[in-house]
Amino acid sequence: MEIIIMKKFLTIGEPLSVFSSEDLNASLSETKHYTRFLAGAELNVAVGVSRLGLPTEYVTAVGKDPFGTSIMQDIKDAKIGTDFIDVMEQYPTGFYFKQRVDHGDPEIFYYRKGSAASHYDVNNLNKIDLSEIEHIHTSGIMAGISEEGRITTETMLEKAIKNNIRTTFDPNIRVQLWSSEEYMKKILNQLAAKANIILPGTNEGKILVGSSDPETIADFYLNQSEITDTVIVKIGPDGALIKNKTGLDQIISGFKVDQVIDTVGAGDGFAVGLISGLMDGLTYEDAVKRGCAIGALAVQSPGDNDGYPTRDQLSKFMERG
Ligand code: KDG
Repeated sequence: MEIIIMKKFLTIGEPLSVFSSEDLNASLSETKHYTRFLAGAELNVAVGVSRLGLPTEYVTAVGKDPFGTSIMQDIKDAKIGTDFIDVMEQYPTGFYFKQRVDHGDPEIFYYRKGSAASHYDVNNLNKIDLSEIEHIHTSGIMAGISEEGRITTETMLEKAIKNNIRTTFDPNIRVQLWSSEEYMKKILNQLAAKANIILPGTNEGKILVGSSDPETIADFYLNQSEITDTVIVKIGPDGALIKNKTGLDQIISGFKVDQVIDTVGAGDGFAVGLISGLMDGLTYEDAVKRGCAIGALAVQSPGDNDGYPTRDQLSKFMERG
């Protein structure tokens, strides 16, 4: 009997606790009631991919404090590997507050400066056996939290190139994390040039390449690097454009949603669908359709990743169309 060993998904980033407001449309300074959830863009992706049953590793550092302990437990409960998570006594675990609004994007406020993850030691990447990994997901957030985070993200992408591992890069613009827009733009586009698949949104395109036209954004990233072969531009509820170097140039339509509760985590949900789809052997078109479905499920719940589906929930939602 032939034994097939499934290769794993790996991502790297900063885990956070998010305090999500219960007080609809109150500003953060007015809000009195919050519920705490697990957050962190790349961790959201890990949670979603693992929930679909794919072996998942997460690379990070947490503090030796209550949020660090609770995040570690949530990660174990989500069946994500903890071998590459450092616990640092001297630094805290980050957290943030998120407003609850009935339309648009919520106000957010971070307490993450000097966090354990922002002190992640890049040398720890040498402990990872990359022969077990099929796909690595990175985002601009880890690069924005500190110089160590930037170097770690870049090194991870370079290691992936050397080891022939497929990579995704989501710019995930968080202006609060960067010293200036110019610097952010430079670093995010430099990192994008080291990844195979880039996942910008149209609003991000406006800042990073000076246009919110999906075709223009895709062409910019395809032309700037030999390594980038595919760009998937997220156009919100309307779906996404896939463009690659072998001629695919197609818009995949999104899913209608009755009630939007919280938009945070939708982009990560999209990445979950795309990455899990590619790991399942789907075509880009089908993987992007799955991404649109998980993005649509994500906006219907208050936490950053609690709306991501199991296999069963995903197929029911996709059948409904
Ligand atoms: O994409 C969702 C993230 O924004 C959220 O979980 C928190 O990582 C986070 C961040 O930096 O905003």
